[in-house]
Amino acid sequence: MSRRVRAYLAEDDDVWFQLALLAAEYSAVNLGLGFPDFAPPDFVKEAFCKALNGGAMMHQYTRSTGQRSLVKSLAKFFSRMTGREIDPLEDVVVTVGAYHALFCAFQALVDEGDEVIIVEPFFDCYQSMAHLCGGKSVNVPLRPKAGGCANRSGDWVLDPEELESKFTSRTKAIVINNPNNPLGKVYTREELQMIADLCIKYEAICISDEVYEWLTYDGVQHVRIATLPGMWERTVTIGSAGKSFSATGWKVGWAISPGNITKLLKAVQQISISECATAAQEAVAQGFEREYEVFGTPESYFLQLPALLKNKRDKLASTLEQLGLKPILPQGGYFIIVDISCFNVELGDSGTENDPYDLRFVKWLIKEKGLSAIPVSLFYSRDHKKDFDKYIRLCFIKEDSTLEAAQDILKRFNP
Ligand code: IK2
Repeated sequence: MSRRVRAYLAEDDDVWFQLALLAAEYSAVNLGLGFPDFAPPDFVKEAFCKALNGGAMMHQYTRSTGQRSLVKSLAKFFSRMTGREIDPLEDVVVTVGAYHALFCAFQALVDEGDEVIIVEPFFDCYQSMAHLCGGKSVNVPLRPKAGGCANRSGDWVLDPEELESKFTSRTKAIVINNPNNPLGKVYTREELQMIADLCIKYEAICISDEVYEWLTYDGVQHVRIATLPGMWERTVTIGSAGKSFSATGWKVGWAISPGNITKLLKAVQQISISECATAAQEAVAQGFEREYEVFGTPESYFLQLPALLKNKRDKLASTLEQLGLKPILPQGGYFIIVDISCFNVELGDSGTENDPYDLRFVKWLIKEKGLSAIPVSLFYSRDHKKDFDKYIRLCFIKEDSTLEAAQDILKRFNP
């Protein structure tokens, strides 16, 4: 076994998998994993069916770093979003979901001994991916700002001095997730400018995971860090068709960066998987063509989905508040995190004293109440887990019936 895989296995407790198994065993109402329990919009489903019936080549290998129709539609769409001419053949690489785009970015850019700054809470694969390349993860937390309100995701901020103290001559990259999973924070232009200034000063690359880019609420605007002056040259922006079109099982993602960086990601893409599924790429290409035409109008799925989700977010938040709980209202994404420290429950045999409290609580919640959630300590480094183990994450991109079933369970609680 390779040294790095051994290190990964020693570090990783496979909690996501364990919790998914437990939820299935107890037939729990699932607000755990982040995926919709409803189908993607008709126009992309129809595009997929059309691709499948579209002739022999739709079933064969395609251009390895991304089907031409898809890289063209992504370049066209994101040129409009960024006000910059994106070259479809040079600047875009298609991957097996955003997860694989992240993998390509880490493998292509991070070398033995390089440092990668990761903002906590983080989507947990960032850290494992940095370690798999021999890199070192350096964590910096978002914290409720002084005088701010811990119950609003926007009030969780980086301390600029603390962030700067993490940059060294060995810093290769910083990873940000905007909107953030699990917190739902959407960075302001000023916050992004502060990060951009440090990237430029310390010549670091920014890996910007923007899979929830369309999902912002209450008029909050999502700003792409690659659009700030001097940042296109040093940013890898990662997106997901799974999140954009509610089709997580299609596993189509992409990375967009200047050609000299994309070239490196393409090499890893080719070494690791060679090419992605042809028909799924074609369907996503048609999805973006359609969204390009209707962008900014009420027909746009990128407007309809956040409107639908805002309602779901508000209903769930209000149920939690009625119970006297303190949800952190997300500005973006499709998760809501809630403080569970006021629950006074006997957790029984739901783990050991060494396990973070939220993990034991979630196991108990699944077994005793039939509701599945995700412990927020999973999104923190080993050293910080115990400091952030009083929140659980609930996913609200679910049918109303699923959310109502979850709310019924919650209402039967007596915190
Ligand atoms: N980046 C982030 C921030 C993600 O949340 C995801 C999807 N994971 O969500 C599962 C969960 O948190 O419950 C990805 C990347 C990966 O996206 P894709 O499915 O396109 O590979």
